[in-house]
Amino acid sequence: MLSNNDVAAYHRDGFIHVENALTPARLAEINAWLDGCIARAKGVAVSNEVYDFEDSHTPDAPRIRRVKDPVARDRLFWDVIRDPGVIGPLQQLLGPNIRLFGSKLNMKSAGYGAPVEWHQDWAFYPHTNDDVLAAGIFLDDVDAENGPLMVIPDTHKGPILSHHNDEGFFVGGIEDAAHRCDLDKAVPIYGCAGSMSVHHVRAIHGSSLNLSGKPRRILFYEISAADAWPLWSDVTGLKYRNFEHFRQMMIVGDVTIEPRMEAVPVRMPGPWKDGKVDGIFAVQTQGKQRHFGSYKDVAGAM
Ligand SMILES: O=C(O)CCC(=O)C(=O)O
Repeated sequence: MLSNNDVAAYHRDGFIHVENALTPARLAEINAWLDGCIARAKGVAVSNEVYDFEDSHTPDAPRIRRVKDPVARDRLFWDVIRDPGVIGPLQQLLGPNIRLFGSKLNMKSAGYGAPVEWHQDWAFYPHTNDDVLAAGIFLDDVDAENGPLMVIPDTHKGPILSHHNDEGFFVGGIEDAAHRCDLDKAVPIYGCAGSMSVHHVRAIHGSSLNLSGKPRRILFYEISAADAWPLWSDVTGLKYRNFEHFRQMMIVGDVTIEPRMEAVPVRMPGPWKDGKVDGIFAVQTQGKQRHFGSYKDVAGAM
């Protein structure tokens, strides 16, 4: 469980790191599932509802940058988020009633794993209040080398910056982040496999290209207090199909039909260029932010 200091740090800084969220046995189960998922990518030509492939992907030598929505693929991922070591600390931050918004497994593979440019998750999925966060379960040890998640402290209390380009299209990243954010203050979150990062939905964060020889796979759950209702999201296809489905997404506690409305700043995530919604990696390439470079640049320079 979290100490009072941990809870205070989350509210003060907008992020924390939690040791030993998962048992080694649970970690092994996830890794075994992931091995099968990677094997099934062989022969798949282009990104689909399961895989988001790197630009350098080929069907013979698959390069996966994200496994989409693992919760929809296997019951295991419901069990993981409901593990006491995972959901217990999250209830200390969000209260007893928690709903799942989305899940994703970012692979950041050794040698080429894609960067994620500076952004706020809130820009993708604003809610009626901001008791919303992303919990990232580390499947590998994470250190300075393999592209740790980096968060700029205290930004969860600040404005929602534009994630749109000059033409008014949503590009999923903060254009000109180097001028608009205090990037020197960014704090990398390191930890062992089985530990967990937690960042507030409004906190500015990003991570670099992984040129190291070690993978950095993180299983993210995007979750909210039950009384935070989504206002809009294209990126997950506004995934609640109907009220029953919305109810089924409760991880723990009770659903409510009384959203808590708070005076939170909101900018809607759209329009998308050509109406095309391919997730964060693809949409960020439509922006001009290249803070972390790209594999193509590096490979081209080699
Ligand atoms: O995988 C990472 O380092 C960043 C994840 C993230 O911010 C996202 O997928 O929205």
